[in-house]
Amino acid sequence: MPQRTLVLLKPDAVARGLVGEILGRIERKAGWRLAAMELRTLDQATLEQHYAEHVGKPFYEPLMRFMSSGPSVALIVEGEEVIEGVRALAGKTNPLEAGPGTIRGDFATITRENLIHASDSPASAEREIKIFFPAHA
Ligand code: FUP
Repeated sequence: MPQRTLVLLKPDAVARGLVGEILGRIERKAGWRLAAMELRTLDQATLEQHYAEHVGKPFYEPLMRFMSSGPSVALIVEGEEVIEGVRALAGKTNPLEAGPGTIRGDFATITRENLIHASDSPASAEREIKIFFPAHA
């Protein structure tokens, strides 16, 4: 069963010129395809919905500032096992724990600036696609 997942290439990925590198890794996986893609600076309302589960945590405010600090690339990626698959390409949240060969393991150093977001379950994917691409929900 093909799945869809919501992926964000965060402001650090755009600022550091890593969009092509990261997109290339996603595109080269057999059977996956880009279903939507847009460069945009994420506004407060969008980020509040996206990170609702983290409200009140110590990292929430700095995370919101970072995520709105410049343009991100928002994507829907479609294909077999794409939800778990993009998470595996991304690596663990803390780049120091992310294995070599993963996006975060290869290119990131600190947890806040970890380059990529990818939905963590079918329910999250559905919720997040509605937030970022209501026309595709
Ligand atoms: P992930 O599912 O890997 O994106 O991670 P989480 O949903 O747990 O966290 C979302 C984002 O919050 C992370 F990508 C970065 C930020 N974060 C911090 O800045 N500090 C933390 O201790 C945990 C998360």
